[in-house]
Amino acid sequence: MTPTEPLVRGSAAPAAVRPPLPVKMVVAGGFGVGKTTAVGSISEIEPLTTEASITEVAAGVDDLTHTPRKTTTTVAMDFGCLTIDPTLKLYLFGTPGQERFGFMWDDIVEGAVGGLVIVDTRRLDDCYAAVDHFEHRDIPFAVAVNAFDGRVEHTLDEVRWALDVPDGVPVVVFDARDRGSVRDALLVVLELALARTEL
Ligand SMILES: Nc1nc2c(ncn2[C@@H]2O[C@H](COP(=O)(O)OP(=O)(O)OP(=O)(O)O)[C@@H](O)[C@H]2O)c(=O)[nH]1
Ligand SMILES: [Mg+2]
Repeated sequence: MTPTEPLVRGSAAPAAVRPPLPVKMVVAGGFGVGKTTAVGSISEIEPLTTEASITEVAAGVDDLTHTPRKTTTTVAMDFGCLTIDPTLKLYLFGTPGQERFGFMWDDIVEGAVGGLVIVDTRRLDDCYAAVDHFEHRDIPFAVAVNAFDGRVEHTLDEVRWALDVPDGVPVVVFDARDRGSVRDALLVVLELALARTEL
C-alpha cells in the first residue's frame, strides 16, 4: 500500500487520515547567524544536528567576534520538521555556514520549495552566498534578520538595499531562539512557495 492510498479499501479516506504533504524548506545564511538555533526552536522532533567543536584553527578562520559563546559549528546539516496543518508538513534543512562547506549546498537545496536566509546585520556580507544561491536556482526565499540581543544595526530597507533583493523578496525581523518568531518567518516563505507552486 502506498502512503497515499486510503486505509480502508473501497472507501474514500477522510482528509484527516491522509499523511500530510511533505514540503522541503531550507534554512540558510552565513556562519553563526542562528540557523541551527532556528531549526531547533521550531522543530517538533528532536532536531538532527551535525555540530562539531570549533577548534582553535577554525576559530582563526571563522569570525567569532559577534558570537563569542559559540563553541560548535554545523559540518553537514540540521534537520527538523514542523506540521503546519493536517495536510502539510515542513521538513527543514539547515545548511552549514562555513564557506568551505559550500559544495554541499546544491544537494541540501535540491527539491526545496523555498528558503529562509538568516542575516546578522553586523555582518551582512556573510549572507550574499545564500542569497545568490537561491536566486541562481530560482527558489523563492525570504530574508530573516536575526535580532541578536534584541537589536538590529540596520533598518529593513537598508538590509534590502545592501542585499540588492527585489521587492518580491520579503525581509523580516525575527529571533532564532523564539518558536513563534521562527514559525512566522517560515510561514512567510511558505506563502511565497504556495503562490509559486500552487501546492
Ligand atoms: N543573542 C542571541 N544569540 C543567538 C541568537 N541566535 C543564535 N544565537 C547564538 O548565536 C550562536 C550561533 O548560533 P547557531 O545556531 O549555531 O548558528 P549557525 O548559523 O547554525 O552557525 P553555523 O552552523 O556554524 O554556521 C550560538 O551561540 C547561539 O546561541 C539570537 O537571536 N540572539
Ligand atoms: Mg549551524
